[in-house]
Amino acid sequence: MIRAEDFPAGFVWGASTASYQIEGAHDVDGRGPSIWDAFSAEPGRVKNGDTGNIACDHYHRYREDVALMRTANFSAYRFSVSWSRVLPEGRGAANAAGLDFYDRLTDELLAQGIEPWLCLYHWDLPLALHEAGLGWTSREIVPLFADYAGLLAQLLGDRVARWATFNEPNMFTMLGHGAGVHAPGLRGRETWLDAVHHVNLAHGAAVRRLRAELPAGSLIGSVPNLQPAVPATDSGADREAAARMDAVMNRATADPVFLGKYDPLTREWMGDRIRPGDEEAIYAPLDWLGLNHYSPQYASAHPNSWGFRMADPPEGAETTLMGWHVKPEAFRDVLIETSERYRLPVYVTENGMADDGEPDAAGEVNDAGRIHYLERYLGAVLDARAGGADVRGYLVWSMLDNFEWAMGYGPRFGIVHVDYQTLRRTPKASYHWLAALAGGSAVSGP
Ligand code: IFM
Repeated sequence: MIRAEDFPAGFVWGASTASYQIEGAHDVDGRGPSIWDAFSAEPGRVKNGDTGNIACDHYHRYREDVALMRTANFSAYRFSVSWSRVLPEGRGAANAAGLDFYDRLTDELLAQGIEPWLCLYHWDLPLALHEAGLGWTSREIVPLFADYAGLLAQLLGDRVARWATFNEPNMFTMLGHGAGVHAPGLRGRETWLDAVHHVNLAHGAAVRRLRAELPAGSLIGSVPNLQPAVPATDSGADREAAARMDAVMNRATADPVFLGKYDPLTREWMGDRIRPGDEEAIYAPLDWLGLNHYSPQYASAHPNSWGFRMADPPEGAETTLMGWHVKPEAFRDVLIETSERYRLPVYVTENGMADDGEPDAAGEVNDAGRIHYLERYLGAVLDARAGGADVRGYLVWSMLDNFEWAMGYGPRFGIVHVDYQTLRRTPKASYHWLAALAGGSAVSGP
């Protein structure tokens, strides 16, 4: 049984979301398109042809959603800003109506006693930048991202105290610029490495701009997704494959940002992309680290340009709807390692599981599987703390069922069910379970 009193006073409870996954209102109030609007409009890119056009319509229903956060006893909410809603061209003239949305959302959160945690980038690059050749494969994006950060700091710096630059830079560079299965659909090793280095540089430039614009005491961090790379077998070749996977999937975007140095393997792959002074430009001391984690990943040797490929979890392993291995011990280990390696306060900014549960005849969503998952993963947080990890909060992914990128609306990650026809919100059993925990009552499992 997980008990509220096992967590220290001040432990932060909350939820995370992302702009394109929940906002909808894709063509409202002057928002410009993002690469995800274009990608999801291309036949065959997203399951069932789903798009984020309406999503959860959070843009119009944010007050109802914030009220649900309050009754969940959450003290923090991490959201991301849609860059093309506030800068429809990605640069140049700002869109006052788009800025106003984040202004209202921030005020509503504060009015309900919830800290706004703002993430600058959760994957929805303005399409205009991509079309102008100024996406992540271009080094010219670096000052544009810093300007975007500065704009938001000027607008919200008086009320938003906690900022993150990127959500899962490792994932969107790989999925969108290497594997080609996410927007903007680029495939290849060179575009992947280009994107990684430019995202790292953009992080450093944005942190400096935020520091210059924000009041003293503002807390700036970044949000990697760290998944232990595990060899599929005990062979030397698979162990080597896992080391390579770890370098490109975990270290390439985290080490330069949190330590100021690329690891040797990534440095070799980057070659002359790394110009003199780049590592110094990437590194800017941070105040916190947001850790997203779902499962370990498995690697086996393969004669491609990386020397590895993704392998399935071990035979018989418990997996979620996404095929991800449920292994809380891996979460404990990664929390301890992250805390030790990067020496920053760690907040879990995403963790959770997908199911496809619908309301029953009584209108209730009894997601016992999710509660069981959360119970074990929160147990891992406690184990990590006991093992010395400085973990200070847990924000579940996700507040609402939402647009799960290339998988569309199939997998449901929310603690609140969303009926995509009526947009009605139904708090699930896991919502009530987490609310009891966040509110300080002891809760037992399902
Ligand atoms: O939905 C995503 C989120 O956008 C980034 N982290 C993983 C989640 C589940 O796949």
